[in-house]
Amino acid sequence: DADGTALLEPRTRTRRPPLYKVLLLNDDFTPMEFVVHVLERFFGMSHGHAFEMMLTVHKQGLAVVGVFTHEIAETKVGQVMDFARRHQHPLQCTMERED
Ligand code: TYC
Repeated sequence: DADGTALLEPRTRTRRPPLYKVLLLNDDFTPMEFVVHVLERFFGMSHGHAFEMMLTVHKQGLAVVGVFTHEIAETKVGQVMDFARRHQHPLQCTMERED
C-alpha cells in the first residue's frame, strides 16, 4: 500500500453531472436589441453571435443558448427572467435536462 492503492479499491467511476439546456423563447414584444444584450451579458456571446442567435430564436420559436450544470442553468434562467421583468419585457427563458 506504499502507493495508497489498497485503500482506494475498489475504484469508483467518475461521473459527469447531468447537464441542462437553457432555452430562450420567442415572443412578439421583446425588442430584438434587448435579446441581443441579454445574450451578450448573461451568456458571454460576441455581438455577432448574439445577433445570429436572437434571429434563430425569432425565426424558429426557441433555441438552446447554453448547456450547464443544474445550478448554473438555474442561475442563468433567474438572471434572464429578472432582467426581462425589470425592463417589463415578456421574454421567457427555461431549462430542460439533457438526455
Ligand atoms: N420576436 C421579437 C421581435 O420581433 C424578437 C425576439 C427574439 C423576442 C428572440 C424574443 O427570445 C426572443 N421584436
